[in-house]
Amino acid sequence: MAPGEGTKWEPPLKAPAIEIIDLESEDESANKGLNAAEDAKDRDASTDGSGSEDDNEDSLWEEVLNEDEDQAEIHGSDGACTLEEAQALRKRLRLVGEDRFIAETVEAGIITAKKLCTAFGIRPPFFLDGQPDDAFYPLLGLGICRELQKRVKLPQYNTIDDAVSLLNKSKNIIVLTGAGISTSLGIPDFRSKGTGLYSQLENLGLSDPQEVFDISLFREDPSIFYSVAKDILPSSTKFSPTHAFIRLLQDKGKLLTNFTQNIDNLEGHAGILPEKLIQCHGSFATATCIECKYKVDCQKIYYDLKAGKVARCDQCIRKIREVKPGFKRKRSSNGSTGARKKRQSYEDSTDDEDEDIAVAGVMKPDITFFGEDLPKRFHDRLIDHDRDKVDLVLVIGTSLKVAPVSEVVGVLPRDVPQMYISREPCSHVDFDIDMLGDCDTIVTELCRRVGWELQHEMVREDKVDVKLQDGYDSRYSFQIVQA
Ligand code: CNA
Repeated sequence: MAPGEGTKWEPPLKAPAIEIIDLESEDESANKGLNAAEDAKDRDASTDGSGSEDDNEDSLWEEVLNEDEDQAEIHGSDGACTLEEAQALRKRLRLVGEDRFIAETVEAGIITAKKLCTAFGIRPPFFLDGQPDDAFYPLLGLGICRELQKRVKLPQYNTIDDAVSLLNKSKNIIVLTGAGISTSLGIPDFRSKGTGLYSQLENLGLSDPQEVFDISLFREDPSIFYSVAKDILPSSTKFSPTHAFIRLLQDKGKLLTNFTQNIDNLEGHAGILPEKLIQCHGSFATATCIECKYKVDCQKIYYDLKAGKVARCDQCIRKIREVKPGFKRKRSSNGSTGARKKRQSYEDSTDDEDEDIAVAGVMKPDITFFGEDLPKRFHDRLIDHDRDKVDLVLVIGTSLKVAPVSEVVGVLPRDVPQMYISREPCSHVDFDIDMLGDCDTIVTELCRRVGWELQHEMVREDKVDVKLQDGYDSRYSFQIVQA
């Protein structure tokens, strides 16, 4: 479902991001420590992956960099750059390059490295409290590196009128969607605070909610996944107004591809054509036995899924019954260590009467877990088909935190306009136009302004207030005005 580590991302996709960085320093001693990102890259290339102390240090920095940070909070905190300062500093970096930027700022004593980190959205980590300023250099180096890798916002697209005109004139739109387009149907997303699955799992005491979708843990104890799957599995074929909007783009001949991270399979119900749909993380449409690879329609295991009960493979059960009575029960074929409470109780709940079922393979819905590869079609379609055709990118209802899908926006030609529709801003990507609020409301309002009729039972004639957010030229909030 949510790959990251272990997923294969073909080299051509990575290349553009790496090529644009020139961390070579003419004066090595002056920039000591600031080229940490390049050092890290060199080490990556030369190590065998066995994990040296240096690697650990790098991953510590990367962890600081990858923390979910509320940008508004960072810029409002003591000793940090204000949002305006941060924007000006980032602009200057791009204009003059890394070396001159460092010379003009930290080396000229204009600003500390610690404060400069905040311009790149990095909150100084607690373990550097009280350390001399040069202790912040490696972190600043990585922040600068990350900034230089980013696609730069196109200055000519800023207003809602620009968004409307782009929708009007574009003919090959990539729509990249996430869990946010299904929340209006009662299907929780992952990361929304309070309502998302991760909040719910934290409340259940699971230390890392991503474990639910970890393939090795699934093999050890599928009951953890099954206890959660029922919440994501749609109980009807209803789709949202945002799904209907994507269908409308298709009907108007404007949809190049809908890359969806969703596994609820609702795009199909909305009528998105299979050839225009890439389900990046698979879907609940089918399930496969993890032992014998027997594949079934997920309807077959629907009731188990909905009941939170681990579904077993019919083919395995049939085979086990055929070889009886010589068959011996396998107590624990999954290499379980018994370290987890939940796993223990799952195994112990195996009843002797159900021994056939207990040892039959587990059915895994064909969704991509952390640690599994994405479907080959994802890469092929993006690189070999879409990259040269796309004329607009529309990202809707995703936090863009799951790689490699999160990297899609970075590998497309940088002069192709990109727009973002979601409740929360996405601070690690510079979209040309950000439209924040409920996605059903936003797409409905956009259709109204373009002059398209969006037909859907949930679409209402609400008046929508669209406001430019303070401090931004192209970030808008959309809110229904109460009658
Ligand atoms: P996420 O990280 O939970 O992000 C969802 C984003 O959508 C957040 O930024 C929310 O603020 C935003 N959002 C939520 N509701 C709305 C709304 N009504 N209008 C506008 N924005 C909204 O989920 P991602 O999709 O980014 O992460 C990818 C994961 C989530 C994939 O692996 C999926 O398989 C997985 N997932 C899918 C489903 C589904 O299929 N419906 C449900 C839950 C999780």
